[in-house]
Amino acid sequence: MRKTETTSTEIKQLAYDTGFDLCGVTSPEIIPAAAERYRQWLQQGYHADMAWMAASQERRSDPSSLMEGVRSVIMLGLNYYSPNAETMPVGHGRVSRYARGRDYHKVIGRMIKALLRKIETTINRDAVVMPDMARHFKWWVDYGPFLERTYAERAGLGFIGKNGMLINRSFGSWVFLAEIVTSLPLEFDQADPKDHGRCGKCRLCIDACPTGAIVEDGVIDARRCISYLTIEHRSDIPAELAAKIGDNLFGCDICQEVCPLNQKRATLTAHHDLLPGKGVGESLDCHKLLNLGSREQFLTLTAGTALTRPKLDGLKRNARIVLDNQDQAS
Ligand code: B12
Repeated sequence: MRKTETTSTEIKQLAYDTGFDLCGVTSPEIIPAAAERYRQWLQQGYHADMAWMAASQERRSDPSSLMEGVRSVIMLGLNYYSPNAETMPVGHGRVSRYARGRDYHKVIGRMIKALLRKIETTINRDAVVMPDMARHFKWWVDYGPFLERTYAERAGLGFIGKNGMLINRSFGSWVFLAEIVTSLPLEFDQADPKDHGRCGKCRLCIDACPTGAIVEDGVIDARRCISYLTIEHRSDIPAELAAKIGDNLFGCDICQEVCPLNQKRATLTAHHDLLPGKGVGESLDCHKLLNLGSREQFLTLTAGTALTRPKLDGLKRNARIVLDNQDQAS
């Protein structure tokens, strides 16, 4: 393979042609300050019961460790925003936006495979030796041992806000992230996060979080985060926190909804599979969830969406909490 001035530009164009909303290229070098923040985050126990976040510390801090001969990181972003209806039916619990349509891991995974086929065609056109794609490209969406927001910021996709989210100048923080590491020596983007805005003195997200999960600027204590409690946590939720979960049945968007940058920048997603109508929708009937008797019934409702993650027991636990909270409020 050879290095060309235009390869990065070409790859970005191919990413946009495939439907990605954002693409930037950066170096796989360790970012010492980010690795240190991540180490401290683990040391404080902010990862809660997500043992995999601790187990992958070394690999997650160093993208070069993920494949032999990594020379570049291609960061990708996809806008998933859809608005809320004005009201939610009584007895329903809210599903956070990222999970309303088809499972984004699958949607983006398919897109990355399509992008890699296009890249392969382009390289074959230029290369003297045809590359073995599997040896030169590896990719992940969310589940890889990768500090996605950190490298997305360095690749020019946005800036990291006080709510910890990667905020983009066109779409706000309503973007999924994914990455391809490659042995291709690409040109890196020279990014300045400030081009995407700044939080300044604003601390609306910190003040709005019902459970006080944003413990410092950009630092989330997962043990208190409603997203963690309703999706990743496997046992009972302490009563003090359950009472603050409100209507949130699966995940939470509060720290993103109150962000003034997000309110201005939110743009309806162009990706139909991510729309609520393609998955479980904006909210679910908690009584119906509590009446689901079997795994088959649960899968009829949730298969192909992110809601399989907490399993039937987890969703039922959340449904009981939402109904209790609605009873208390009425
Ligand atoms: C574990 C995890 C969680 C956990 C822990 C959250 C957390 N903050 O770490 C839980 C379950 C709580 C969670 C919740 C959510 N998540 Co999540 N999660 C992840 C995952 C798998 C790893 C994150 C991680 O590495 N955490 C460790 C900490 C130390 O890293 P970090 O938060 O990224 O912080 C880094 C930087 O922010 C920076 N930093 C830290 N402090 C500061 C301070 C300043 C001032 C600056 C400049 C930088 C900075 O340094 C850190 C280390 O590099 C990523 C996917 C991935 N592979 O990266 C998705 C990911 C971060 N999640 C995502 C989403 C969508 C969510 C939710 C919105 C889902 C929802 N609606 O319920 C919430 C948002 C909660 C929040 N405000 O962060 C998206 C975020 C997209 C974006 N635009 O930012 C990701 C990238 C998944 C994806 N592929 O799209 N998540």
